[in-house]
Amino acid sequence: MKKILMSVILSLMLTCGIATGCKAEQGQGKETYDRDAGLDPTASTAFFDDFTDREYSASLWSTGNSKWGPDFNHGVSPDNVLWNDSGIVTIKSLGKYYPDQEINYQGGTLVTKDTYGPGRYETRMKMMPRFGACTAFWTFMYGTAQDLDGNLKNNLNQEIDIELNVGGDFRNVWFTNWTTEDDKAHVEKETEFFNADGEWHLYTFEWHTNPMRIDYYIDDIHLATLESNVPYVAGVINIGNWFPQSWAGNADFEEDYMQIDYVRYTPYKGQPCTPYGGGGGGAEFPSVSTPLPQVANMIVNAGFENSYPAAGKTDYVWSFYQDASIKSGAGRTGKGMTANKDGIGFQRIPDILGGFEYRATAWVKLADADSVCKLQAYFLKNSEDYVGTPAAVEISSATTGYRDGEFFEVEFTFTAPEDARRVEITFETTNGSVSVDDVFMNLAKKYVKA
Ligand SMILES: [Ca+2]
Repeated sequence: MKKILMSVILSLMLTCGIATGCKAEQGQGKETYDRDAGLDPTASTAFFDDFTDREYSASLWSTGNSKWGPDFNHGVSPDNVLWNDSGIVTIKSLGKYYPDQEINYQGGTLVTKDTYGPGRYETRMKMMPRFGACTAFWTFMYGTAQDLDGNLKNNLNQEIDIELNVGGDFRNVWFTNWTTEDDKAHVEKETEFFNADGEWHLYTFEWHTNPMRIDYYIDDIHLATLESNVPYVAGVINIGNWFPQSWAGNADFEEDYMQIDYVRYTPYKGQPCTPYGGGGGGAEFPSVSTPLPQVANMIVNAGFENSYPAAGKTDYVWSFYQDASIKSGAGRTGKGMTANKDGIGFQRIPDILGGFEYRATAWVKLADADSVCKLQAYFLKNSEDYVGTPAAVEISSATTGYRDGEFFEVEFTFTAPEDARRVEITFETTNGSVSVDDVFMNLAKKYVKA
């Protein structure tokens, strides 16, 4: 316990050492910084929404219905914002391989109906755990307003951003504050954990205008302070995910989710800002409770039914060596993959977490009692270099659940090496003929029933 505490303290000191303006927290016994000083939780603008009361949530939030960023993206849609009356908002993210290619590259947002000024902004959420879309928590104001000295300013673009899925690693996070489209302060930091680990994490920024300062925290660990280009005009609060040009990586997935447990805003006393008109736009907060989604499948085209001619050279996403291919009628339903002796079919899943246990399932049919399928997981640390030892399981007539000439479900769990960031799920027929359909993979812990 003491050791753990010490390492936390050490890492905090290290983090502070490289952060700008962190001297107050380094302390040395001379200065102390009270994060809670000036907070005004009884102010009329303060709110805490845990999403258990639909009417309350609907009074605060609309759902984004707009598009910005690259041409290929399909913006944010109210259709992707789901509410569950247990107090969870789920926001869908539809990746490059979402079967309906008219709405792929599409995310969703919650946007406040009102604008908010300096204060503590917090959300407890699970980020969207695939690259390609950015999970973000941010304020936004665009237009003309006075600065704090009463001078009229045009073309303002004021934002405070926490952005995830950046820098090709789920430990990376961007903190950025903007006053115009050109003027920003920005820093990239690293958490000690993968933000995409499927756990709830608390994302916080504390916006001060007197003096100008923004402190950024994750799980109450101070990661950065930025003191330039601090916004001074009230803005709407956004939380959601969307598909930027390429800085959030490639969206090599069909569908996944972020979830929001709560959002809290607490203003400060004595921190001025310029009021600005309300949020508006968008659609209503969801009117009915929707069941929480199933665990997303990290495998693309899991049932071999789809092709993606518009998405690039690999129409089916699966790759094949030797005598292996997708065949109509070869699946448990519809199409399936069939591989004869020495044939291999595989798919590379690009964004796994090193050190985590994964669970894969597949429906497999062995043509006869002599047929054998080797199911393997090969690990890579980047797009080229393999790491660690592949995990493997042999599927044969000795396998539990085996049925001669019929599909049966197999389960395969493996732990990715610490430095692994990609995995290839590989089906190899070492004897006879094997068909595969309905493959599934995700973090093993997501299957643990509460
Ligand atoms: Ca199928």
